[in-house]
Parts: sequence; structure tokens; C-alpha cells
Amino acid sequence: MTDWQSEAAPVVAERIMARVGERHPNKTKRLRTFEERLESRMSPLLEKMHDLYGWRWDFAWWLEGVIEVAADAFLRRDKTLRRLDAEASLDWLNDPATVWAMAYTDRLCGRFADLPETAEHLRSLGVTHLHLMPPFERPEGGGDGGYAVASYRDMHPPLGTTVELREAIARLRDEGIQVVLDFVANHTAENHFWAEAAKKGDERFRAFFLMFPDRTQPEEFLPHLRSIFPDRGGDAFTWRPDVAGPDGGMWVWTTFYGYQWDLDYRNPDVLVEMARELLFVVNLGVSVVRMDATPFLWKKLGSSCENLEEAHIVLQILDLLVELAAPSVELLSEAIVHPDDVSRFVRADECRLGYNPVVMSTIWDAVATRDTRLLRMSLEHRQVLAEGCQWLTYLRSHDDIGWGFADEDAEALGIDPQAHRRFLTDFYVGEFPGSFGRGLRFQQNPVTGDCRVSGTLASLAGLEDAAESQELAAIDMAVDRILAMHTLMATSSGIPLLYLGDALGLLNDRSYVERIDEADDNRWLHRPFFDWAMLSRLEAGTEGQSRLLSGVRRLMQMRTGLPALARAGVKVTDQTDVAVIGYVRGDSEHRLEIVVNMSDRDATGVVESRGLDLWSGRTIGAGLCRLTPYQVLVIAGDADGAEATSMVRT
Ligand code: OTU
Repeated sequence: MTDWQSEAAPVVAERIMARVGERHPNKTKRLRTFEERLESRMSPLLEKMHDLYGWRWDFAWWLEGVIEVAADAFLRRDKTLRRLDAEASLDWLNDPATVWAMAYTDRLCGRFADLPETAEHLRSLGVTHLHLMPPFERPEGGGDGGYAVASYRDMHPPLGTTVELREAIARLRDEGIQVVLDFVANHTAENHFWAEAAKKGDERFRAFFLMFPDRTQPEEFLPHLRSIFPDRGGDAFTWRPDVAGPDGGMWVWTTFYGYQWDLDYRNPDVLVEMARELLFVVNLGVSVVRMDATPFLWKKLGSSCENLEEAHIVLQILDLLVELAAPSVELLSEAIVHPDDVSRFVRADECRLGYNPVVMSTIWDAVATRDTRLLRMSLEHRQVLAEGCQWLTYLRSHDDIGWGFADEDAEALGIDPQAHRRFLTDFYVGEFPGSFGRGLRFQQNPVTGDCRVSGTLASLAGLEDAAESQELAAIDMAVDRILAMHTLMATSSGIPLLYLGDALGLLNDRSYVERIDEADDNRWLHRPFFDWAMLSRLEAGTEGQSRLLSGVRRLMQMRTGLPALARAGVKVTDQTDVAVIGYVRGDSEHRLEIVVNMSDRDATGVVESRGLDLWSGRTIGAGLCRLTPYQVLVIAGDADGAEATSMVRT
């Protein structure tokens, strides 16, 4: 920090506090807490705002603007939320008892008011955090399942009202479950009132978006841009005749669908107004906000307009504002990009949490190839995170699965990365001989050949294929495979994230093709409605999917008693068979060794240290051991093992 910044910071802070104080004369005492928080954050805020916007005549106006937004949000926090802020701790980030789940409210239970009734099932899976897909008002036609936000303040009417959502969040919190909501930071829906005003020619709101009267500028940007949703045709710019322009319309920047209009954070007015909306979502009572599509937040001519330093600074400013208004709330970055770029978004002063697409995709790689070498590399080299941060480790989300391993990693193993990605896609859409995947291609890019895959966990991992064969042995094999995948998710790194329904083995839902709003986006294939009747049936049974459900429950409960998982870091063990992955978590005090056969044949595993296998309850000696297909060993040091088994229901 330069001299002028450290000198200016307290002066600016004092001025803002005086103004806020004038507006809230009876809140002087409460505002003191805010003032204290501002003391250490004023300098970084000033610095980061300056990094983004530089000197301009209205700089002080925007700087004070963001802080006032935070002060207003701070004053609006109710008593309960203020108590949570006062008690804020980061312990849950490393607590092995932390388990996440995600769901669409309508597909899980219907309406906000019904959410508390799901708590019992959530608890049976050990869930402490529930991410609800965006519940906000959206345009006609579905609005990308909520990822096109028409208003952050009003909810999608079939789900209920904002008041009902707030109540559901509070009730779930009382049940020990924290709610996570999205902030779709990159774009608004075409019918957000900012977009409506822009259409009418309002100068202020027109400057909220990236709009061009002709193709000159878009053509300059395009050679450097990646096409994210190639299936919709065209490129990242959409011609909108409803936006008044010299030639009867304007080209609007739309990275995703044509109805999702990218916001222009180069305009500080956008940052201030989006901060206001973000803090509204924060004040609904959530404990984490998922920042959607973080790589795309800043555009610069001549660049790919992804992962730019300025996008990070935008997030850092938003994080500072959340700390000022609601210090108990954390941010989660959704950046599904190159592994090196992914981890750059996960920082203590930015988003403390990030999705782990590298482990996700290399687990799927191991399942398809029966070769764990890429997975080993991602555990060995791609897990390091900054202090105080955490991964969310998942097997799939509501989105497609992309082959997010690093080209360098594949090449180091002598694998051609592009050819290998084509193989993985072919495998999971069931076009590779002998494959058990039942997915669909998502967004095949005809130029680059890039392609992602849609499908539920169970359908991609062979349960659908096995169920059709009606052979019990095949079903058992698929269940074991899915449990092996869950074991990796639950023990390799970070916080496990379950897609609700996957523990029941819910299969692809092909009925989306009959729904006009969903038919042209096959990600709906893997967003089936939760099946409560099936849950009761499975709870009564012992075979097939019943074994999957009880296995996932057992695994998640097992985590709670395993202090080794609270330690960062994972050490991959040497194995003689490529089908086997082994790793050690923890330290000499609390040690956990995991050995998994990721193939449908017998294999030989290497165990480093003797201990108790928590799955079978048997003691396993060090050295070579025979593993049946998809067999999992979760070996705790003797003392930890005894303690953990006594806690786990079998
Ligand atoms: C996200 O995903 C959401 O998760 C999707 O459901 C939305 O459709 C989308 O944003 C637009 O809001 O490309 O295929 O690196 O990969 O943001 C999913 C980030 C996506 C992108 C990711 C995006």
C-alpha cells in the first residue's frame, strides 16, 4: 500500500461514518461495531477500488457508495443474524462433520414452506449445508433453471414468497442445517428492471450492460473468446431489436443464453448496485453465497475475458463488503476452468470455498479407464489451497460434467488430452464398446470438438445399464462402483457435496423433452424430481439401491468420527496396480489410510500401515492385499479406529 492510501483511508472512513450516522441518528451505538470492522478494511477497500477504477472525478462517490451499501445491509440484519455474526467461526470449514447437499426446491419438496420437512432425510445423510438452486424471479420460459435472475428481491411464484423463504431458512437453521443460495453475479435476466430500462434507452442502465450498435467491437473481442453454450448457435453477442439503437436494435453481450445479459463491472455503478443485491441475498439468512460463473466477471479487449485479475478484485471487494455487513457469511466460487485458474479463485480474502472440478472429473476418468493415474496426479499436485480455504468435493452437480483435468497432467502420462476427452465423452454417452454410461452429449463445440456430458450419477456410473439387464450381479457391481466413488468424495479432500437423490440412485429423467421450457437443455436429464416414496421403499430394503442409500449414510456418518479428515493435505501412496488408488489423510496422531479398487476386476492393493478397516470391521495388516471389484478400505489407526467404529451405526 502506498502512503496516500494509508493516509486517505481513515479520512474517508470518518466521512462515510458521519454521513451514515446522520441518516440513522438512533443507531449510533450499533454503528460502532460497523466502524470497528471498517477500520481494518478501509485500506484494502480503497486500494482495490482504485485498482479497478483508477482516478476519476467521481471515485470518492463510488467508494463511499459501496461502503454505504454495506452499512445499510449491516443495519438490516436482525437479532439472530447479528448473534451469528458475533459468534462467527471458520471451524466448520475443516470439521469432518460438515456435509453439503444441493437441490432444486420444487424438485425436492415443492415450496419453501415444505423445506423444513426435508430436514429428517438431510440429517440421515449428515447434511449440515443445503444449497438451493436460485429461487428468484425469472423470465418466462424457465430462465435457465433460475440462473437468469429477474429480481433478487422477489421469488419465483410457484416456490413461495420472500417471507416464506426467510422463514424456511430460519427453521432449517434451527434444525442444524445452513442454507446456501446463489448470487448470479455475471448477468441478469433480460427482464430485470435494469434491462427493461436499458431497452427503453435509459442512459444509466444502458451502461450496466455491454451493448454495441454494430458488429465492429464484437468482432474484435470474438477471436479470443471461448464459446460456452455453442448449441444455441451464434456467438457471445445477441442481436436485440427490443433495445433502441441506431439500426433498430443493439448487440448485447450474452456469454450464456441470449436472455442472460452480462453486466459490465467496468462501470462502478454496476458494482455498487450488485453489492446491494448480494447483501440482500446475504440478509435472507444464508451462511454461504455461491458466486456463479466467477471467471467471466470482467471483460478486456484482446483477452479471453475469463479469469482476469480484475474479476478477482471484484470478488475481493464483494467479500470485504460481506465481511463488513455479515462476517458470519462466506463465499463459494464457481469456476469450472483450468485447474490452475480454479484454485486462484479460492482465497481467504476472496471466496474461501471453491468447487473441485479436477478431483470430480478425474474420479470419472478412473471409473471409465480403470486406471487411477490421472486421479493420483490431481490428488498429488492439484489440491493445495491457501490457508483458511476449503474445497467442495463432488461427483456431479446440476450442471454437465466436463473433462477438467490439465492437459499437462495427461501429457506427462503419455495421454493425448483431446483424444482422451473424446474417449471419455464417448464412454459416458454409451458409444464406446462395453461402456455402461447412459449420458447425453452437452454443448458439443463443432470448432474445437469440446464436449461435456449430462446424466445422473447413477445413470453415468452404470446403474441404469445394470437395471435394464435385470442381473443382480450387475446391479451389485454398479452399486459398489457408486459407493467407491462416494468414498473418494468423502475422504480425499474438502467437504463432500451430495446431489440430493443420488444416494437413492435416481436415474436419468427423460421427461424433460416433453416440457417446452426444458426440452432444448439436456442438463434437465440429470435433475430428476426427488422420490420420497422410493426413499421409504429403499429404507425398508437391504439390496441394490437400498445398499447404496445405507452405504452413503454410513460413509457420511463415519466422517464425523474421523479427526484425520480435519487436517489439510493428502498423501498418495505407492500402488503396484493402476486400478488401485491409495492415500493417507491426517498426521501421526490421527491417521486414515484409504485404498480403493476402481475397477470391476480383482486387484492388488498396497497398505502402508496396519489398522482397522471401518467398512468391514476387520484389522488389515501392512503390505499387499487382495481387493474385490470396487472394494474400499478405510483404515484408521488402531486407536482412532476403535473410537470411530463405536460412533458409526452399522
Ligand atoms: C453456471 O455454470 C451455472 O451453474 C449454470 O447452471 C448456469 O447455466 C450458468 O452458470 C449461467 O448462469 O458453463 O455449463 O466456469 O462453467 O459458470 C455450466 C464457470 C456453465 C462455468 C459455469 C456455468
